[in-house]
Amino acid sequence: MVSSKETLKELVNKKLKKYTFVVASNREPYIHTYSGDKIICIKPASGVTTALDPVLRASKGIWVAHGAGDADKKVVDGKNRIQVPPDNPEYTLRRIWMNKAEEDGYYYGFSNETLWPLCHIVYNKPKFDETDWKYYKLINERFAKTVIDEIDGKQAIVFLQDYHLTLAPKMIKEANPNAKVALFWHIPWPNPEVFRICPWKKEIIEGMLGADLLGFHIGYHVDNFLETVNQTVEAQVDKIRPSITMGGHKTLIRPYPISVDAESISAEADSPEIEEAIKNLRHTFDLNYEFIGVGADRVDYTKGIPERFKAIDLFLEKNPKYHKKFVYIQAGSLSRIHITDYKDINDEINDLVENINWKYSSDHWTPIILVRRHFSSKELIALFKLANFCVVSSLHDGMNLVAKEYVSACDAEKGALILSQFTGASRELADAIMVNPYAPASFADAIKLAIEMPKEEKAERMRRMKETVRENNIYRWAENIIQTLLKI
Ligand code: GDG
Repeated sequence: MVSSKETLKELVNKKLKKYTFVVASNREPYIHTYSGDKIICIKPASGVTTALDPVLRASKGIWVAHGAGDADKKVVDGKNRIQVPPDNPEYTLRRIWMNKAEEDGYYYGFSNETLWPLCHIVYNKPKFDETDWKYYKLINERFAKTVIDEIDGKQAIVFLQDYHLTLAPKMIKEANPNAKVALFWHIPWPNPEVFRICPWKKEIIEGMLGADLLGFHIGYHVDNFLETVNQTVEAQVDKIRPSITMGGHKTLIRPYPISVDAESISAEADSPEIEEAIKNLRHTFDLNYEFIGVGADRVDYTKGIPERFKAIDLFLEKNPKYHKKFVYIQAGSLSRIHITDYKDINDEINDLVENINWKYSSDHWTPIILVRRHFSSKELIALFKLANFCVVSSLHDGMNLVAKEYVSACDAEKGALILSQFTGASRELADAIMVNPYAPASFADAIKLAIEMPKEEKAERMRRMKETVRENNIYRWAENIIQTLLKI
């Protein structure tokens, strides 16, 4: 049976009723912000929210997160709580606050200038800064204390998200030995040679091993983690039924490939509104060419954006017959722009696009359209539906949801996916046109293949990938994690 929002809710209703279900993540599922002098509530699109929102609604749970919206403080009660969704309250969002120095050290510093480059092997040196580490510990403590306060001694399941919260599992478990604690790691876990340079590796591993369950996207990250632990702390590592026992406490280590709500994306892609959005996009960006390629990424140095532009350059150089017949549109929403490496990658992308467009443009045709803004999810689906191929060329990526969103939204008769072999998604989407983003010549050939592949083969590959994503959807991800936790 294919998992769905309904089967997930059923599982929660049947099995989770006696537990207080608490989620903690850096990012909140609902943000309050000013629009003029009115306060509005935004629901940022994210796979994790799609999966966990129904769990929290059905279990009347609590979500603890950093209140980052400029109007967040205005709407909470005396305990920093607000009932969400605001128009139909079903669960509690508990916000925690940080001042600028704390956010700088914990979020921009240790999370995104230390752990992010440390875990993504893309040759950006991580920064190891004592002050960042101090703030990271402080904010982990704040998260843990808030979770402990919400549990209030009750039977609880605590589901922590990502690399921002490595120290919290141990703190929560020590205060509440009966709580079942899981942490899901959304990014890659690198090999031990890479991780061993971290001066605080022991504290991080010990913090994580406070959890009862650690989830990674793929088996490869699980293996890397087991080996890292083996080399870092005194613990019993079982590689057959992956688990680690340290100081008498056992942590299961498992792969859970995250995914998307494939059915709702493909239903939306077939709706009349999307036809309308396609018309608008064609008009706005002059997308009236025979072959259209698309990419949608946060502007991040792990996503291989310059590499794909270099491949497009080479493709155009080798295949002049596609000049004025081909256009590539890149949606690139800016992120973490306070960090120098992110400013640098943004400048590099600008320069590259300008040079390539200058080299080839003629009459009214420019081969690359770079749109540096956030698209609405409807626009994004429309872009996927109208494109002949999508490029995901990450240098290293935990999973990559864009690949799965594209597969769900595209027209099976028309679409092709060019996918980096260094994404977690490449394990499941074996029918994609695989590329090594570091190899421009074969990458350029992959673009040609995406355009020229016989229609039947293209459709067959896409249908198989659509089936894979439909079956292994975001609800299955959540169900599998909950099922394992219940067995502990
Ligand atoms: C981390 C891991 C893992 C992008 N631009 C727009 C937009 N997006 C959306 C995409 C997609 C999401 O952002 C990006 O998700 P990814 O998975 O591709 O990448 P990260 O943000 O790096 O996420 C990654 C993920 O966590 C989940 O575990 O897969 O490996 O790095 O959903 O569609 N959405 C809209 N407008 C945009 O302009 N609406």
